[in-house]
Amino acid sequence: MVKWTDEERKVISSIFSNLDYNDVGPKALRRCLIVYPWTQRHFSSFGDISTAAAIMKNAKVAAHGIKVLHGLDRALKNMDNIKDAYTELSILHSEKLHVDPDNFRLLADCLTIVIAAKLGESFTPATHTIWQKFLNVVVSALGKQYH
Ligand code: HEG
Repeated sequence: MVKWTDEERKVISSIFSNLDYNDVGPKALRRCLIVYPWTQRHFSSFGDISTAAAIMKNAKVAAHGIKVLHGLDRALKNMDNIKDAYTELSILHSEKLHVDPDNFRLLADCLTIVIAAKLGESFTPATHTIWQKFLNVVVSALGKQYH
């Protein structure tokens, strides 16, 4: 089981309490779809995502970005058992959606970039280290039911 220090818990809670889901979620998913275009294959039902400009103004992409970001709430609420908290989502992404688990890391990195851009200098290397640990645990949990 992953151990968290009080400082790590404090930093992660503070990032979430200041997180504007409606802004950060869409930005992170758009960036993922643009920078790593192979991830677009899962979103063919979302309408026009054929260009970066189309992705930027696609309402379904924006809505899904918010949904995905809220998908991290379950990690925040289950810090001491993140692995089990993602069993269902891991099965969904593996067996139904067939998302390559490498892509979880790519989206996680996009999320970090968006958060870093928003937090600016307060996203110090120390904060980044803790945030990265948190996302690594989530990414690993999401990949757990792949076999
Ligand atoms: Mg996934 C659905 C969370 C990465 C493609 N994703 C969902 C849902 C959540 C979620 C909460 C809704 C599940 C439901 O309706 O029950 N996704 C989530 C997280 C992460 C992630 C937390 C990683 C940090 N997803 C991810 C990646 C892809 C992807 C990298 C594809 C490249 N997700 C995907 C698709 C759906 C979901 C195609 C279904 C969308 C739909 O049809 O509405």
